Amino acid sequence: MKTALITGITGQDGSYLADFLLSKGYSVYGLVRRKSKLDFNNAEHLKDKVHFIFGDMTDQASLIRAMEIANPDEVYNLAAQSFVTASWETPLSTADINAIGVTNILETIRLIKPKARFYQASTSEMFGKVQEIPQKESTPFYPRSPYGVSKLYGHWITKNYRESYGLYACSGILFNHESERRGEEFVTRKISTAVAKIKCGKQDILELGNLDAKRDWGHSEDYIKAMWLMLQQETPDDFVIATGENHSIREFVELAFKEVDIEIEWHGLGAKEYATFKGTDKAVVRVNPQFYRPAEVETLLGDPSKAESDLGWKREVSFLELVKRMVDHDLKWIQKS
Ligand code: NAP
Ligand code: G4F
Repeated sequence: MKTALITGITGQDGSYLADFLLSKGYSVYGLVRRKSKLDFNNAEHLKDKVHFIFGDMTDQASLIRAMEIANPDEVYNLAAQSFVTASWETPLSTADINAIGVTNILETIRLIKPKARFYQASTSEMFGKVQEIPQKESTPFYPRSPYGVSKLYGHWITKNYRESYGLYACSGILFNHESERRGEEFVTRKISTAVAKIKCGKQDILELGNLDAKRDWGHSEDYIKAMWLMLQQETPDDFVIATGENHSIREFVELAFKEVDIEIEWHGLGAKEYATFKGTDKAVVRVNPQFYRPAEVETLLGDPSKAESDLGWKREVSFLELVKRMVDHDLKWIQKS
C-alpha cells in the first residue's frame, strides 16, 4: 500500500485528490492549519478516512514533523494562498506560503525522505500577460500578480531541486479548474451561487468585474488525476493541464442563468439604477469596478497535448457540464438552506 501526504487537503483539489487516492488504496495523510475554530472545510467527509496532521507551510518544523509521521511515498503540495485578488492585499504572506513554503517542503523531503516523489501545484497564472497562444510548457512566463510571481518561484525551485539533488519533483501547470467545492470568491462559484440565490428569491443582483476576461476552465476531478499520473512516470517532468478551449466570464454567466431559465438584463459600467426582478425569471448582472484587478490576466488558453500523449490524460467534463454541475449543486444547496 502506498502512502501520500497532501498539503492543502481542506481545499478544492486536496479533498478531491484524497478521495481519488483513497479509492486507489492509498493511506492518506493531510496537513491542516490550526484555526481558532476547528474547520476541515472540503475535507469534512474525510475525517474518519485520512490522518490529519497540524502544520503550516511557513513553519518548517511542522513540515519535518509531518514527513516523519507520514513517511510518504508521494507528496502533493497543493497548499497555497490561492486567491489572486487577495495577493495584492497580502503580498508578503502570499510569498511566504506559495514561494518560501515550497522550499520549506522540498528541503524537508531532501533531508528526511529524498526518495519521496513530489508534486508542485504550478499555475497558468505564471503565463499572465501571455507571450504565445496557446500556452504550452515552453511558453515564456510573465506573471501579473503577487500570486503569479510567488508561484513562479515555487515552479523554478521545484525544477532546481530536481536538477540539483535528483529529486523526483514535478510541476503541473494547471489552468483554471472549478467544481462544486470551489471557494465562493472565485468567479465561477460566485456566479453559480448567485444564480441559485436569485432563482430562490434570496439575492437581487449579481455584481462582477471584468466580463471579457477569458479562462480555460476544466473540472477539478479531472485535473487531480493528472497530478497522480505525473508521479507514476519513469522520469519526472512538468506538464500543462488544460482543456484547449476558453470562454469569457460573460459566457459563463449566460450559460449559468440559462440553466435556470432566467433572462439577464446587463448593466454596464456607470449604471446607477437597477431594476429588481426578485423571484422572477429576470435578473440584473452589473459591472462593478470594485472587482477589477490592478493588473489583469486577460486571456488564458492551454495546450494539453504533451499531457495527452505522455500521460494518457484527457479531460472528461465539458465546459457545459461544468456550468451545469455547479449551478445544480448550488440550487440544491440554497433550496435546502
Ligand atoms: P484552495 O481551495 O484555495 O485550497 C488551498 C489549500 O491550501 C487549503 O486547504 C488551505 O487551507 C491551504 N493553505 C493555505 N495556506 C496554508 C498554509 N500556510 N499552510 C498550510 N496550508 C495552507 O485551492 P485549490 O483551488 O484547491 O488549488 C490547489 C492548489 O493548486 C493551490 O496551490 C493553487 O494555487 C493551485 N492551482 C489552482 C488552480 C485552480 O484553478 N483551482 C489552478 C492552478 C493552480 P485552509 O482550508 O486552512 O485555508
Ligand atoms: O475566478 P478567478 O478569481 O480566478 P483566477 O484569477 O483566474 O485564478 C484562479 O485560477 C488560477 C489558474 O489560472 C489559479 F492559479 C488561481 O489559484 C485561481 O484558482 O478570476 C477569473 C477571472 C479574472 O480575470 C477576474 O478578473 O474572472 C474575472 N472576474 C470578473 N469579475 C472576477 C470577477 N473574478 C472574481 N474572483 N470575482 C469577480 O467578481
